[in-house]
Amino acid sequence: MRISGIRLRKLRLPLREPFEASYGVENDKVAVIVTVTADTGAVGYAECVAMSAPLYTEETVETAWYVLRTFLAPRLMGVEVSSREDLHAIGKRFSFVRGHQMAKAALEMAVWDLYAHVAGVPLHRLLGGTRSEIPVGISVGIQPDTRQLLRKVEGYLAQGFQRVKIKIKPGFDMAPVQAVRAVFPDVPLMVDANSAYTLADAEHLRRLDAFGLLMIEQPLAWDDMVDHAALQQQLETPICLDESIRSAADARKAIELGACKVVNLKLGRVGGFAEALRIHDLCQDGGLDLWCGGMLETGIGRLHNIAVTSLAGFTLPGDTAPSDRYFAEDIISPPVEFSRPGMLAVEEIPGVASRVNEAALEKWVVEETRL
Ligand code: OSB
Ligand code: MG
Repeated sequence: MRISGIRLRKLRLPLREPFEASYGVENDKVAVIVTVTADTGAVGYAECVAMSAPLYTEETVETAWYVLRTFLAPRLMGVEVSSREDLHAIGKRFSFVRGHQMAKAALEMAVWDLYAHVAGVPLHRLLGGTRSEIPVGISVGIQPDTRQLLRKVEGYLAQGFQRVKIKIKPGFDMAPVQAVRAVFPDVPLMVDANSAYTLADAEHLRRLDAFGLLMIEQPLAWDDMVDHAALQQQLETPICLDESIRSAADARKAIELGACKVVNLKLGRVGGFAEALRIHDLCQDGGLDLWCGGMLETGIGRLHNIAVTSLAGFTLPGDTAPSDRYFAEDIISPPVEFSRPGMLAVEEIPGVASRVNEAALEKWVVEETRL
């Protein structure tokens, strides 16, 4: 088949509640939904996970839109995709653009989704996944106070979430962790700082070692590995890198440096499925724990996260929660739901097209362009 059409739709969906991290607060989810159409008429979907503001990494919805429209999508038009080799080579067509992984990932993943659909093979099988169900953790945003945090955590644990991640920042770190640990001594617990500290805080961060955390995610700068390696030397708690890993080359360097013991993989942050598979293999070979992060995705991004999480190297619960964690109504139906408390089923659907609720999606479209 040949790629004959590309459509970008920008959506703005209300979040059920604001999500706060050390970088700021989000009230709405803005997403770019990419569809690629083959000359056969088949359609593939993917979601670009860039956020509205450059607070997590430097990409934004607007930079992704511009780069997709101007540089990436034109390179994909007319391209023949008839084998798995063609599929694995899609990302190479975008390597002339420096950076902009989230923009690249959205197009690459839409082609994988299309290929799965046409081949009649579930995406997770195409990727080499082996699990039929995956465990789910929860990422709890920064709360106004510790009492409200405890209430939230209690509610999520009652729903069955298997691991709790607390967002921390200077001034909201030791006290909330201590409070959660005191009430829930055995819960798998971790923290995510989204780059809110520096190496000068090493002494302070060492106090976290007392709480038996699974890991501390991205304590230091978003583009650093060297200081993380120095910090890991001083901490018992394993460091997990999120922002700092944008490619398999980054993962290899982080492993060599000893900058982390755990990797949070986000498909968008690493440029798509093919690069994600390389990082998966590196972590597996290097004995690092690996899990799939989240970007407050709509159901389209969630289904893709679930597909990749079915691979054997994903050793810890991820952040991909049921749709109703963030949305009153998702743009896929049925929405992502627990198969049993704390677990999501890896469903045998070839591509997400059959699950997309176009009427629900169209309700939130604020801008559209076609090639
Ligand atoms: O750092 O993992 C992060 C959300 C947006 C940007 C960055 C992060 C997050 C989350 C939430 O932690 C994950 C989710 O529930 O989708
Ligand atoms: Mg993170």
